[in-house]
Amino acid sequence: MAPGVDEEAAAIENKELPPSKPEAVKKVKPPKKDKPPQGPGKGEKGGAMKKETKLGLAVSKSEDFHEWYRLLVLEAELISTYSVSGCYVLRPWAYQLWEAIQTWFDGEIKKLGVKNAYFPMFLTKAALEKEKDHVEGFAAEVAWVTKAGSSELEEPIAIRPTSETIIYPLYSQWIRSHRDLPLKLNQWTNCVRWEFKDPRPFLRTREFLWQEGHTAFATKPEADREVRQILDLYAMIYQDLLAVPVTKGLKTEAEKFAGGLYTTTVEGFIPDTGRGIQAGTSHCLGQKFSKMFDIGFEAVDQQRQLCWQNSWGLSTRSLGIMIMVHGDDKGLRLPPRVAPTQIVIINIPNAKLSEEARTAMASKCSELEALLRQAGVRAECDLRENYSPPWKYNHWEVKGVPLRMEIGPRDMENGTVMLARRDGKAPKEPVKFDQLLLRVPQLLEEIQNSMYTSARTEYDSCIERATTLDEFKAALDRKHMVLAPWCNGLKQEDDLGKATKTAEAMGAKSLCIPFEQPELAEGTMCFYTGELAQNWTLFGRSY
Ligand code: 87F
Repeated sequence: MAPGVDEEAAAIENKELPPSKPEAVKKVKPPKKDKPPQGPGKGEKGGAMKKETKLGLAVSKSEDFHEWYRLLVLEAELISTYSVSGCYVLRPWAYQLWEAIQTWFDGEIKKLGVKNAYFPMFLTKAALEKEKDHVEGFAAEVAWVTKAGSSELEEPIAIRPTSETIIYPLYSQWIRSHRDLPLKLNQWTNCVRWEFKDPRPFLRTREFLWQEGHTAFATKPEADREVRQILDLYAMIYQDLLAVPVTKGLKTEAEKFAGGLYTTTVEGFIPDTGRGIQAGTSHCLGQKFSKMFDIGFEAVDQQRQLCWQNSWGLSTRSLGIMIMVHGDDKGLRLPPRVAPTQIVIINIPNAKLSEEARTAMASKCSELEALLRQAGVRAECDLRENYSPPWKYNHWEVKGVPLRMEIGPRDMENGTVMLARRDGKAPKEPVKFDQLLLRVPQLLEEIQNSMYTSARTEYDSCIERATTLDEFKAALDRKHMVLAPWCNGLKQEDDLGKATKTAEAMGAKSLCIPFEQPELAEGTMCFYTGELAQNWTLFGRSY
């Protein structure tokens, strides 16, 4: 039997094989508007079908990772493709995940005194170019509006790729005295960067959603402190909500945001591709922007001083990382803390069941749904009669719902349900109706923890230490990250990239200088230059 099918339930309750397509049990076609998800194995329009398998995804994660990912995001109903290349529709299943991140992070930054605001998405050419250093490397990605209707605009208007140059002229007006500080604003917006590399849902899209925080302080220590507070929150989004391990660290000079003083980052890793991925950045901008935009204040001693500024951002890329890390051959796997539906309740009527017993079973499902919801569990019944139970199991497994509750005729008699974990880490478990409010939250917590623990174990097993270039290259070939003693040379990092580039694979870059450093014995040499090493740096091929 194909993976993703509950063999037992199929055999016992239904005495039938799982259908490969939504099955019209009652021969009722679902209404057009409410079209059932496509049969597994088909992508959206134009999607090539690799091969016909009955359930789960048509391609396995290890066989063809990119095709697996492409199919997964469509079949889990996370995204739809769109007519503008590089843009995707975030369907409710994806948007609710973003909202979970949003709700949590928004609450946390408000505790730090950050307020939300909204700045326009358009900026003039003059505004964009005000801070040359910062735009230089990015100019090619800026999208411009040049026309309104059929008439050319007098001056083209840029669409925000980030909002430093939109926000800071206003900070210059708003901040006058030390009493106006700190100023801490955040905005939740879309953002446009016209990339030409292969687009990939969530990871590289021309429009994406993010939050960007922009703060101004009177002193550097205050700014430094906030940089780390925000970075900690980013790490918590990944580790505590998305169950995705990251490394916190400092970007090297080569990799930091050129417009700022220093950049801190959380770095994720996709084991299947062996690539590191920048997962969120918290920058200390120093006084570079305040100089440029004249953001100053009158200090207590009445002297005019420049502000110390930070900016920080985290985007919907976070969802792509989570999907890639946790997804499997059956589809998506969602960590319970962010899953829009944490438990799906499925009735298993069989053909012999009386109408009365059928109704009682469905009512029981609704009753348990209400009970769980009252207790704060995101429960949802799937009582649709035009799909068979195995089809439903597969559907919710593809969508990654962490727990499934099954209720069949025998369960109704016994006053029990069966609980099945999406992660397959334990056999199905019978639970009494009156134990559900205890057991379901426990199981959700267990799943959350177990997802993080396995992902962390894998992440850690993908970090190797190297003290020579040969060891370094060998580790990269094994699709691993490399922790190596490094001289911190700017140009040397560029050289290293070239030295590790092969016909098949891109060169390695530094991911970060981890804040948690192994001991560096005095006199340790840089693995690449043989100069004195400054610290252990984490390297890898990366997105
Ligand atoms: C693309 C086009 C123009 C990144 C860009 O990381 C400008 C830029 O400044 C650009 N891509 N960046 C760096 C963004 C820095 C910073 N902004 C606030 C963040 C977090 C949020």
